[in-house]
Amino acid sequence: MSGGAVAAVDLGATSGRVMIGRVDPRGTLALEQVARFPNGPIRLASGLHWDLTGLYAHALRGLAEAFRAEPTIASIGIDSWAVDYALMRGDRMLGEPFHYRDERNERAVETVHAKHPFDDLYARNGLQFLPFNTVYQLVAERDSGCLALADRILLVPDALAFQLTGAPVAERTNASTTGLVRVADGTWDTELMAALGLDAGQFPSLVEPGDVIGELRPTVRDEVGASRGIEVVAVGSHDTASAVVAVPMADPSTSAYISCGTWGLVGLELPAPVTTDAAREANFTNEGGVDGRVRFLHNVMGLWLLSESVRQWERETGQSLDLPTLLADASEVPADSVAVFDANDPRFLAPGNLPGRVAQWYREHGLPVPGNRAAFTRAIVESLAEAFAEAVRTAASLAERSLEAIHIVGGGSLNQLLCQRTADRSGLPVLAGPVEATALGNVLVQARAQGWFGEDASLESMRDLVARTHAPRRYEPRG
Ligand code: LRH
Repeated sequence: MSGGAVAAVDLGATSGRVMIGRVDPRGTLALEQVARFPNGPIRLASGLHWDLTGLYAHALRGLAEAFRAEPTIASIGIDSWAVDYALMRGDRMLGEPFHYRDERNERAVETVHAKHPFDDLYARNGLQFLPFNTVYQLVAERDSGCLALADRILLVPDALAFQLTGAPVAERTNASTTGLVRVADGTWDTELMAALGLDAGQFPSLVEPGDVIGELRPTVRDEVGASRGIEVVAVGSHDTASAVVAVPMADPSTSAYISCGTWGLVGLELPAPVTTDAAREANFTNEGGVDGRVRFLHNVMGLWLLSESVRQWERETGQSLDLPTLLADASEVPADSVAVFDANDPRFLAPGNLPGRVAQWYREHGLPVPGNRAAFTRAIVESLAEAFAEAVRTAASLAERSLEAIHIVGGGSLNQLLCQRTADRSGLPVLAGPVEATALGNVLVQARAQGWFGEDASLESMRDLVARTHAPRRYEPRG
């Protein structure tokens, strides 16, 4: 057989989706969205959390819809944002997972760095410093006494796969974002765990994208209406790993990518990690990609800056604002009439009054604060485009690459102003799309696991199908 259908559960920080993916390597790669549901932080007395139970309920309903619409679905794959985890005791989840934007990690960062300075950690795990890397969260959890109650730690997609199958695993691309996997050989760093008082026995065995996690539990099978035993297959369960699978780059050695959603993940796909002093100082990360490739990238704040600003303006005005109108107004504002701010400033990480914090940044730097919402929006787009261009330049220089194009995938690929200004500011053509790269990458890895691409299909052959079915839109750099 050379094709068929699979189901992808794709959870982003602001929404989740269940998709049917139909694949035939001869020329079909199509997504049908059967469910979309909101996601976001919930502030409980203990801090910012995710409603993972609610997300699971939505995923189940979506899967039931998927099996109704397409009874031949061969497997299910799950991806989500990285770093966050559920604490488990036996089959039981010990409370809803913390949201990575919760502010509890500051003390844990100090505790970890006192024992293992960042240089030392970087040499071991190759990860950029982000205050919410799982290693810091787990030390905070240890200090709160809650970690001792758990016998297992499951990253978010693995926690959902566990609910579906009862099989506990740690998918490797997502595990690579914990800070507890060795960059040298991709195995759990049990030595680091021991030094930090973490119990290696709490971490499940690592599995590769394409491996079978397990079959649906009988009760789940009934709930979703599957007529046969259906396997949950590990995909690049880190959403960014799945997105990179579906970047239609013909040659990864001359292309950069930006997976642009809530975050802008800007970087290169490399055959081997780069953990030089310069890479560490530039805070570039070496995350695990599908097929052992390395995602050498930097986290830029991303569309969060826009969505969080819109949320604040809506709170202030009591009216709902339309982002496309705001962007159309912003495109009328001359680019050189607004100053660029540092989109990477950590003060923009937490939820709350984002425009207020941007205004404060301008005042501290003696620069004029944009006078209205259109100018503010323009300033955000210009600052993101500049941060993207800068990260591409840095990646190319750190990895000694000469680049010919930047691919933008994800929600940001629909933002024409952002794509054009990234091309202008980088001096490189931008190839925009597909918007649903994450779900496509999820679907492609499952399709390959089903054997639909033949025995040893490469990432390149899967990307070729993406390029044939989702031709990117090209933006040439101007002036
Ligand atoms: C994007 C993402 C990113 C991580 C962040 C926590 O959704 O997975 O790659 O750094 O969320």
